[in-house]
Amino acid sequence: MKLVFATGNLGKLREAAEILGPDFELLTPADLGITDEIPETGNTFRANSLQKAEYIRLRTGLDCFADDSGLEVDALGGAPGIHSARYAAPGHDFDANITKLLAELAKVPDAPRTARFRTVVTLLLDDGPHFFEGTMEGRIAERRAGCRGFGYDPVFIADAMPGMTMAEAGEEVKNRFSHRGQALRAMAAWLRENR
Ligand code: ITT
Repeated sequence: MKLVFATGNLGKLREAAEILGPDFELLTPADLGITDEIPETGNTFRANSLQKAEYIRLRTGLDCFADDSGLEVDALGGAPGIHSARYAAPGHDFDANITKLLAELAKVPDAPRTARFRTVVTLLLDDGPHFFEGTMEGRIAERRAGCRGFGYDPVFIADAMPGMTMAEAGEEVKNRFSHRGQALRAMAAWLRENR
């Protein structure tokens, strides 16, 4: 099945391709000549996820899905949350985001470092949107470790994989229990049943 994945994030694309497997052919907006930054002006993962999917569906008429995700850190009141991609500055500077995150946590040394990744995937077909969610519980490491994955993976230790960051574990392991793995496997199961 052919689907457009409304993302410009190559880390997400790599993970989605592996999670969904060969039954799904994924196209990106760039493959279709759409290179503009897709607007995300909502206040929730769900609103932004829907907005990204609608943006691409409107321009292509094709079946598509979007992933809006982020990291919620308890000691920071749920930040960076929906602002995860641009936490330190506009643009997607993953390293600057981690530097800011560790600096913010250093200000509250006695607070627990518990956190979670959350995603809302919106599948947009001719009958409207369908939503799939996933979360991965864990905590923020004291320092970076590993070079695989993307975003906050070098400082995220999942409860399901203690003793290493997601950037050390790598995407194949991460995909088995990650927020994105849960949501995209639910989407694939729904499509197999309903299409
Ligand atoms: P698109 O909107 O183009 O899909 P994006 O990176 O801007 O890409 P989001 O607005 O959903 O996507 O922001 C999600 C950010 O949260 C992402 O840039 C990372 O910083 C972080 N993030 C989400 N999932 C992650 C994961 O699995 N591992 C590490 N960081 C993640």
